[in-house]
Amino acid sequence: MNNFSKKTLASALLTMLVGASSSAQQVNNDALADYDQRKFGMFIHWGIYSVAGGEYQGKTIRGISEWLQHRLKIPVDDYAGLAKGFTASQYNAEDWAQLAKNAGMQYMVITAKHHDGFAMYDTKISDYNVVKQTPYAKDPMLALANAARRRDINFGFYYSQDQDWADPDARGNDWDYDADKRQPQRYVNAKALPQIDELLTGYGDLDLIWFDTPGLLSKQQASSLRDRVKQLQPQAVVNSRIGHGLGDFEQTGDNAIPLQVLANKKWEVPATINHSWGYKKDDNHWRKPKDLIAKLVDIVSKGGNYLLNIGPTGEGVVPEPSRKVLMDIGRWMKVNGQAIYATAACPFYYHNVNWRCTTKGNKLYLHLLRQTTDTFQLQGLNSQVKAARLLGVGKVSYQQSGQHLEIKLPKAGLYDHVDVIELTLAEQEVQVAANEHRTIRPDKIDLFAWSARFRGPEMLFDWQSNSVSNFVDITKAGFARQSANFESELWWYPYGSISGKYQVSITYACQGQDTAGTAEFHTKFANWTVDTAVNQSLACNSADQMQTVSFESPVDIELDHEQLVFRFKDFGKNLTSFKLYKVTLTKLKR
Ligand code: JFZ
Repeated sequence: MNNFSKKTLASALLTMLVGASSSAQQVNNDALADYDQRKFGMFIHWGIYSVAGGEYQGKTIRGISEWLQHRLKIPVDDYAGLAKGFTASQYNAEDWAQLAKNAGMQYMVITAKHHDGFAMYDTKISDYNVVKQTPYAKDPMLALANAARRRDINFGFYYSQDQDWADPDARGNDWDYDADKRQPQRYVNAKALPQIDELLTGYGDLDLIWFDTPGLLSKQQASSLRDRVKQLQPQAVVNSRIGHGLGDFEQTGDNAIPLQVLANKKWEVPATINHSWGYKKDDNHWRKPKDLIAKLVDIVSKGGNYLLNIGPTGEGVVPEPSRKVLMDIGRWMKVNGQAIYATAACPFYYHNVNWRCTTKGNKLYLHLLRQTTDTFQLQGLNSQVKAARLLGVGKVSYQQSGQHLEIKLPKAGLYDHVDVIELTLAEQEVQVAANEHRTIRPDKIDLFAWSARFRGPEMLFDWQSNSVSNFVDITKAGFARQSANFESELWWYPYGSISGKYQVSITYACQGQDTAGTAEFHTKFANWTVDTAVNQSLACNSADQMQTVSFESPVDIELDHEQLVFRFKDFGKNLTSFKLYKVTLTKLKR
């Protein structure tokens, strides 16, 4: 994928500890608090790449569709031809905003200009825009901004400030232009700053500006963009992908959820429902509503926001599968949104993946992700419970003795969705026993398959077995699937908190006499280079009986390791029946 240096949460948090960024004083705390309370937003990737849908002159690209021009090194003059197919004939701003509303989304971010440099609004700075080049010939943005605001949905623009493949002075296009001759300052002055001004002055009050992929721009250049936002629209918050630690809030990588509660700084997970951001014809790996609801709950319970993407077509049609998923999430939000919006992170340590929690004043919400019995047990609660109810259902009975709480649920068995218990507490704020308080246990860390980011669209999580399966060998002849541009890997994000020497063990099931193959566990730096790797051959004993096997060699995890990765290095015959439940890291005494 992109080889820009990734400014991620961990390094940003480290910067914060070392010294506050110069712009910290300019953070509008009310605006940031408002952004925080909204929790769930709609991301929209829409551009002339949506017309191609990942296909160009008979070629289908791998990976995300908005990168089409870059992948195929299409000259700007040819790529501009896609604009002729951008009819937006079905585009209906009210419908998109209503879809966001129905899904329970409370903010919206749309691509005003993506890396291709094509402006999706009426810009006076360059003719390379939706009004001048497309048969639609109108500016779609004001109608959307207004439709969103009418529904109390915050509105903001995505603007690719650093990459602009249509500008010789910006980063990214080395097939049309000579990279040695580029002068970023000229691009900033002539295009980026004036376009940011247009966006900040022509579309009413904006709630945020979402910059993306810093790289070439200096701290001073990035600051000039940020200053413009703060001068013209002081209430608009800015994301961390502006670079140089200048954001008001942080971004994780797509679908990358921290292992634990991070409450030092506000953060957001941008994510897709399938794999691509821009519309892509052959990307049909639609995630299930329950998976997305569980991700939303997981993120919010740890202090984050979730920005979930749709990729409309060049006609302006939102793909039906994503529409359906959003409607499903919306039905859940109608009942359970009160346990999401304006809540604070969970004060408990998570022992497993069966539940998450959020709090709001004297309410404690227990989100049951995976509940197989008709009682729910909670340890370490020091607050007195006054009432308990299952949202959407009604009162449930409970027993509290000391720090132990037992709740009787109206049904047993695996739920289709996430069910939420609301506890009303006697105290104004939840009290939790010290040993249950929200940190990763430094001595023993469970990396559950459920909470990993999957790098490999074929991989499947199954709630029944609580494990992930369908590891595939994409290097094998005949498996050159267009969509499978990643290895089958599970990635976890410790975000800087767990350095030390650990024994690695994994809990899995696998059928047959043969081995599953050689599994590998490795650590990566922010720039995605592998640091330390250990591997272990894994035997297959049973299809359903989980077994735990320890790796022979320990692994050293350092503070600047940002990703922990599980994958297969060599594929055995029985990899197809392999199910991973978790990887456990046990700290070794020095
Ligand atoms: C960027 C874009 O390149 C992409 O096209 C899309 O717009 C997405 C929302 O943002 O892609 C990124 C940028 C950063 C990371 C991952 C994907 N990251 O830090 O892991």
